[in-house]
Amino acid sequence: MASIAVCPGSFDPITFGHLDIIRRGAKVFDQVYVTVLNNSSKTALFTPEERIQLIHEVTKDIPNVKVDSFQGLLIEYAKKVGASAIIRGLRAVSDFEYEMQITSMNRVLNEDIETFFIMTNNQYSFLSSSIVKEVAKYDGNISELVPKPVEAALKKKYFG
Ligand code: COD
Repeated sequence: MASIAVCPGSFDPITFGHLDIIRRGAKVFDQVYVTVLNNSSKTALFTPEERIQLIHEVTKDIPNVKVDSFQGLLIEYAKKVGASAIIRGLRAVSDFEYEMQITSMNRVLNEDIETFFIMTNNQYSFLSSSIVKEVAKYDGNISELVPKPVEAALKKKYFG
C-alpha cells in the first residue's frame, strides 16, 4: 500500500526551510500532499491561489509531490486524501510547544493519523515566512532565503 503524507502549512510564502522539509518528506513517503490551510492566528499576504502557484513552481522537480489547498480541519483533509501521516518541520525548541499542542489536538480528532517531525537543515533553523516578509518589505536581500519565483512575487507585492 502506498504511504501518503500531508505536509500542511500557511506557506505565506514558501521558503527554503519549507522546501527542505518537503524534499526530506518526499524521500520517505510515496506521495506527499503539500497543502495550504488557514492558520486562524495569522493574516496572510498572499492569497491561497498565489501560494499554491508558488509552491507548484518550486516543487515541480519533485515527482511525488502534489499541491493543494483546503478550507477546514487538517485531519478532515488528511482523511479525504487517504493520508496516514502528517509531516511537520522543527526548527528550534521554540517550535515545540505549539507543535505539541496541535499534534495532541489532531490525535484527539483522529488517532490513526500520525504526525512525523523532520528537523530542518541547520542553515534554515532561523528562517520563517514572517522574517522573510519583514526583510523583503524593507527591500533587504532575501535571495538566500527563498527561491527566485518567491523573491519576485514578494518584490511585486511590496513594490509593484
Ligand atoms: N525549517 C523547517 N521547517 C520549517 C521552517 C524552516 N525554516 N519554516 C517553517 N517550517 C515548518 C513549520 O514548522 C511547519 O511544520 C511547516 O513548515 C509549515 O509552516 P507554516 O508556518 O507555513 O505553517 P503553519 O504552522 O502556520 O501551519 C499551521 C496549519 C495551517 C497547518 C494549522 O493552523 C492547521 O492545521 N489549520 C487548519 C485547521 C486545523 O486543523 N487546526 C488544527 C487543529 S487545532
